[in-house]
Amino acid sequence: MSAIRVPIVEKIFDANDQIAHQNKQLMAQNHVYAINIMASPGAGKTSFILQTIKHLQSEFKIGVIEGDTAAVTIDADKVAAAGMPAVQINTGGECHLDASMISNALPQLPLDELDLVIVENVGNLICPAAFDLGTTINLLVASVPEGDDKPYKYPNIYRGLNVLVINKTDLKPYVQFDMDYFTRGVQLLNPGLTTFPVSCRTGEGIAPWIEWLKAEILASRQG
Ligand SMILES: Nc1nc2c(ncn2[C@@H]2O[C@H](COP(=O)(O)OP(=O)(O)O)[C@@H](O)[C@H]2O)c(=O)[nH]1
Ligand SMILES: [Mg+2]
Repeated sequence: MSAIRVPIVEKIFDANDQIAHQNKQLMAQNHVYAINIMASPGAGKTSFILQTIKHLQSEFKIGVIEGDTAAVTIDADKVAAAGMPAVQINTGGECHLDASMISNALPQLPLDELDLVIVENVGNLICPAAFDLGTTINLLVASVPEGDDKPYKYPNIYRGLNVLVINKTDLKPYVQFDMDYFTRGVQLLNPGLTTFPVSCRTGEGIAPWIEWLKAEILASRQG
């Protein structure tokens, strides 16, 4: 039986990759830089998106796609309250976003007017790692209270990253978190990974991320 299952799974990933490629082309045509933000529930994805919007909105036009497993618009409402166009995707219980969901959401954003699209994936460290969305980069928001062993327990998501954010650094004095042990785990999986320790609560560490992202957006227009 397993011989039948494997080709079916491969077909699902092939189909996803084709649509992801189309998403990438559509965003490139519109000169849009796109970020797929992944994390566990509560790591700080929405807080990180709101910090990024706050620091970039005077220079760049930003749209947001909010993935949720249920029809709650809590995160999309927060983004809309910050004045950004936001599209809500209800995955109907699915544990991840896939490329076709993004393909359906993109026409609902004014792509030709936007510089940056930020996608908040479903809170999960396993399923989102398997589905390319066609974004420019994949970013993980890890957080201090989740523990320093997460790269060892969830290696796949770390392997596919372009950027790692370590959030809630303000909680380091209160939580056992060995930064060296965590970093060694990350380096084994993804050597040289671009990493930003931040606190979305205090704003500490956000400035280097904003500088990096600005430079990336501008460089992508030249490329
Ligand atoms: N102490 C602290 N709390 C934070 C930080 N970032 C987010 N939070 C809190 O963590 C909780 C979950 O944040 P949220 O952005 O909704 O996480 P998401 O589920 O990944 O989107 C909220 O209560 C936030 O206020 C941080 O840097 N430090
Ligand atoms: Mg959220």
